[in-house]
Amino acid sequence: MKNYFIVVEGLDGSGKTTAINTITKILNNNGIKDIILTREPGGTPIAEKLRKLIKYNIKGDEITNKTELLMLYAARVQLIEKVIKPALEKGKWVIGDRHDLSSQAYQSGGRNINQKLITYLSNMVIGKFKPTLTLYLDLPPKIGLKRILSRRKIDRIEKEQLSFFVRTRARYLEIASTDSSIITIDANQNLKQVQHEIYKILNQWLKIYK
Ligand code: Z5A
Repeated sequence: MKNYFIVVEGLDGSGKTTAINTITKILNNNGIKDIILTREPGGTPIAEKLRKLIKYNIKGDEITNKTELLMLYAARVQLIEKVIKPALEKGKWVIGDRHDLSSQAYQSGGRNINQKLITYLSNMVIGKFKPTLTLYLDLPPKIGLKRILSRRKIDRIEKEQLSFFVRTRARYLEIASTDSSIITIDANQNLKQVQHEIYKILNQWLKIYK
């Protein structure tokens, strides 16, 4: 049996955590039990420390956009080399809560950092390594923010203006429209409908690729 790296992407509150639970169940039902879950930024002791630095301000020393970008890639490389690649080499499947596409969307789209710099950085540090399949949960930013506000405190990035998330979403959609390994799912449906769509897409995909 082949092993794969599946990533779930989307704006905050788009339902990634919920989708990952659904994907895990589908894989289990297909006899795939050896699954590693990752999240970005994070997933190793060093990457989790970087996650805290990325998500919360240090008083008097606000993070610049480029520092944020470099920390995201530092965390990503650490996770790929220490967790994702070794797991795949051992025949495990990996499901990622966010990966490189988040940086293309949030840092290029949201932050307006030059895409050439991000592409260069990505090529230099992670090279050709990419997910086998990405499910992008598409949702209007207002709805995602409403969902998370009803559940928890917001972090530094989530405090951005709505226009930041509008640009981030636009970049997600733009990239998804040019990359056949990214499947867009309408996340602005009730939970059952989203789960049903994930079932349909993943079962079909497994028939072809497993
Ligand atoms: N970031 C970045 O800028 N660049 C990068 O390269 C990377 C990340 C890797 C990570 O935040 C932050 O880092 C993120 C992007 C940035 N920040 N922003 N802004 P995080 O990991 O702490 O959180 P998150 O990934 O943004 O999202 P989340 O809060 O974990 O949300 P979620 O996993 O997408 O959603 P959920 O927990 O499954 O669902 C949220 C709620 O909605 C929950 O109560 C559900 O029951 C409910 N829900 C889910 N689906 C539905 C439907 N269909 N209908 C109604 N309600 C629903």
